[in-house]
Amino acid sequence: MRRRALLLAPLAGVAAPAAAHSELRRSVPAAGAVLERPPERIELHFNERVQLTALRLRRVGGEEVALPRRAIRGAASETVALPPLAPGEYRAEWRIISADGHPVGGAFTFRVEPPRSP
Ligand SMILES: [Cu+2]
Repeated sequence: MRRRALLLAPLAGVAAPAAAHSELRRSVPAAGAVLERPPERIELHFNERVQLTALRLRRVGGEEVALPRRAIRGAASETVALPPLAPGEYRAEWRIISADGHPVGGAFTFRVEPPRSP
């Protein structure tokens, strides 16, 4: 009985309510956005101060987009400049250390339309 309690103890810390984690409030481009021009940056807006530990951008069915290096800091918003993006569907994956110390991650996609002929 005692041994079992000891084994379960570490799990109790992991099972914190999801509401305690920091969350992404919005992004630019927004999730699911269809853009007529390639975005010049990605903005992530969280509900509180977090540490953005990773941001990866990949063209769906294609290559990863090289993003500028950033210092990891505590902030509620982060902006990352983008190189020129070719038309296509993109998936941005982010990871943070939540304000409560837990790692949290998420992803969203957006699409860059081909240029319209005048
Ligand atoms: Cu948490």
